[in-house]
Amino acid sequence: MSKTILDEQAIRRALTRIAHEIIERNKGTDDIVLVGIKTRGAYLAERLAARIEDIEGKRVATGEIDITLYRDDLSHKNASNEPKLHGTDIKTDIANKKVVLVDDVLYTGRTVRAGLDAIIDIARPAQIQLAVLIDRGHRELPIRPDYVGKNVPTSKSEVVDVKLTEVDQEEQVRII
Ligand code: 3GP
Ligand code: 5GP
Ligand code: MG
Repeated sequence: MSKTILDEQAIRRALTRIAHEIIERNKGTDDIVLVGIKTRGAYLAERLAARIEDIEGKRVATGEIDITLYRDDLSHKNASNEPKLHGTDIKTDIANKKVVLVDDVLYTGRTVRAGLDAIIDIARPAQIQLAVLIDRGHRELPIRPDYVGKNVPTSKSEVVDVKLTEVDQEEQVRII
């Protein structure tokens, strides 16, 4: 069973609103760097950069980090289930910048925590903010988003299916 929660138009409007909110909260675009969490968060960061450029006429820097859920071999006694950093690609100097982390779905918060670690390992930004397309609840860490496309209350057994044209050749968010 599945239900569409955002269609193409709703995704576009949510990203446009978040772009405006980022500009408003930061009183412009100076010193902003958008860092997307791969895979879909990185595409969302690029879209937000394009939206911000449309609005302000200025390009903000973007980067990406690769964090995936680390699953040890199941037979291993010390199997870890924590997200693991695979790499970062941030070409801009983020020291003293305002970094906006961008992801598609926020759930337990453990991926974002790993992302915060990765960023702080590189340099000391002035501030780190968080933007997500969907907040599905069930946080296990004290992490909250600054910008949210849509809050979607879910049960733990549900899955939020995010399809973006850059990856999936279709554009919608469904709850399954
Ligand atoms: P993303 O990299 O674009 O975010 O984690 C790999 C992919 O699996 C993610 O794509 C995400 O869309 C999807 N996914 C669906 N449910 C989950 C989940 O509960 N945890 C994680 N880590 N990924 C999920
Ligand atoms: P967290 O670490 O907050 O539990 O999960 C965040 C990451 O896991 C996001 O990058 C997201 O890709 C993925 N994720 C967690 N739950 C879901 C979900 O229901 N749907 C999708 N698409 N991704 C999810
Ligand atoms: Mg993601």
